[in-house]
Amino acid sequence: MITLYGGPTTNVRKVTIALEELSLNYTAKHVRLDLGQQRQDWFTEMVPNQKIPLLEDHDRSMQIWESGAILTYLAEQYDAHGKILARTGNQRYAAIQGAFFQAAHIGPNLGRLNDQLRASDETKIPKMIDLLFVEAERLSEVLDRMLADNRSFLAGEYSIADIMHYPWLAAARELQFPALMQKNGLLAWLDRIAERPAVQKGMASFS
Ligand SMILES: N[C@@H](CCC(=O)N[C@@H](CS)C(=O)NCC(=O)O)C(=O)O
Repeated sequence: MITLYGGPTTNVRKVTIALEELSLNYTAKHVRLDLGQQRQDWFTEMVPNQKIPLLEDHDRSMQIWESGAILTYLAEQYDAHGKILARTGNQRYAAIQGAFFQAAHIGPNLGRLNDQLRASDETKIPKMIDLLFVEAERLSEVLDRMLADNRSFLAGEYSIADIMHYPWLAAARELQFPALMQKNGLLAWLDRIAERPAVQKGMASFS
């Protein structure tokens, strides 16, 4: 039995997409960020970083947080056929590379940009917003290059690299992020991923 502690957010939706791709049943427990539940003692005891998602796999006495680590765990435990992560070979490491890239660059930079754009006048730092827009443009060029030569997916085959990126880039497209709107390869990739039934179900989680 799997319990996912989460909410309707980009990082949580990576996990719900993976759970759907692997046809795994789970119980969704909503951690209300607006009420600060992620900072309450019961949650902090499980997640020192005080952020969702957290996945608990009762059958294996496992608790794990950080979305990239959760996807790797699910793939290793439940993906015998390599649907989201090839079991061996170069394709496996290409997918892990793409997943790390998301966690190290796309998540932190777009997250900060989003926070800054929504910040009050007292906490807004215009210079930081300018720098983050420049970095967002650079990162979207990187992704576009990863899709060069008519590649359908970020790591060659569909994988955790696509799952890690999709909720973030779908949100960026909804906000009409300028860095994204002219990148035809990236926009086509977004459409391709959005067609997957597991992605549609995963994106509707916690809503
Ligand atoms: N690197 C983490 C990021 C997790 C994260 O930032 N979660 C957000 C929601 S998407 C959160 O819990 N924010 C609440 C807070 O910062 O207080 C992951 O990929 O799991």
